[in-house]
Amino acid sequence: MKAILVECITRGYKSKLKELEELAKSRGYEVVGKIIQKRRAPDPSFYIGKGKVQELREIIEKTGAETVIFSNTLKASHAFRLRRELGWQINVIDRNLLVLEIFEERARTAEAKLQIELARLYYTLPWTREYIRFRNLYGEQVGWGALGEYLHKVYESHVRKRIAILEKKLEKVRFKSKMLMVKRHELGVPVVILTGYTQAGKTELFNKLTKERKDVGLGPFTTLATYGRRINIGRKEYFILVDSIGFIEDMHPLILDAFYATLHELSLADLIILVIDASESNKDVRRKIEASDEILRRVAPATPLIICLNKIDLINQEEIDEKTRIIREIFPYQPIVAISAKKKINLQKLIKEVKKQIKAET
Ligand SMILES: Nc1nc2c(ncn2[C@@H]2O[C@H](COP(=O)(O)OP(=O)(O)OP(=O)(O)O)[C@@H](O)[C@H]2O)c(=O)[nH]1
Ligand SMILES: [Mg+2]
Repeated sequence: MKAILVECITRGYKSKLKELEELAKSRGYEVVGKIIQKRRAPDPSFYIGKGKVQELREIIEKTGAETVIFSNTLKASHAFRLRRELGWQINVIDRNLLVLEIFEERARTAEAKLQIELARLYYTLPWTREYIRFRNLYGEQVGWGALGEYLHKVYESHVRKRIAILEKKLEKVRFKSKMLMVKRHELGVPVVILTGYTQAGKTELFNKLTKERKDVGLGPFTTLATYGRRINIGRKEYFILVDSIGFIEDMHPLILDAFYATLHELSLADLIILVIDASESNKDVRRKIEASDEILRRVAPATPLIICLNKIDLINQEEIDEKTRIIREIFPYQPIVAISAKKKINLQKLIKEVKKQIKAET
């Protein structure tokens, strides 16, 4: 699967090309070309300018790429016009659809699968609608005329029905997992959940604490299902540690809503451990901490929190202090523990803090 990445940088737009490349590779694409354009505003027809479309066509011809991935969020009409220009066999997608592809590939649980199908239907409904509308408009190949309009209505009502079915199923599945959490509560077993950005090291930490061997480091969204294991912390004391799906920056709201409904689990936990990658730049750490704070305020405003600064084996003491200071600005009262999951540094300290927080709760 050969792909070309395209990014249009308008004023105030932060480049996501590096992350896009990681996402594309993680999905199994071979990146054979990149096109970057700076413009004051997106081109209304193609998002990028006509000359760049020409350049894109040339790279496609030269490399035999069959997919074009935009880092910007495309409108259905952009994708349509681009495909009309580049050839219908060329698949034009954007970052949101790429993220969905990755989710689709990795989803294991019934809940994740349902959520993803739902998100894709929500997201692509306007794309398909536009696609059929435009093809009729231009009378290309299809040329269904009035029938096209009819087919589109049939398709749309089919999709709406499917959405309703999926929503019901999902509700049932969620109810089950909620009951599981409630049961644990009733049994008095504290639930501690790991959260944070994708690739922060949540699963590495989970593995080290539970002696599990779950996949780590396969690129963004290595973990897509939540799972829990028991950890003993005393003769009769234990808690359940839950590993969960990571955050990603700039998620499209439709995908966020559908998918991150799993974040609901966070609100049912007794304690949240927010894992931060300390090896990233101060700027990235700050931005991610701020975004995490926002997400947590929304989904689990009352749940106690421990901040876990991970991967300290990759930085020096001065940098650890600096990053701790940045975290302090945003989380003035929460405990911060600097650890290395990989090198098993300060894991006991973390457990001790968990114990303290759980005790305070019960
Ligand atoms: N050097 C170093 N690397 C680490 C540490 N913890 C995790 N890693 C590496 O960071 C990468 C990502 O770790 P994961 O545990 O998969 O991250 P995650 O947060 O579970 O990511 P998602 O499942 O995608 O949300 C892997 O290559 C890990 O080996 C650490 O303390 N030090
Ligand atoms: Mg993981």
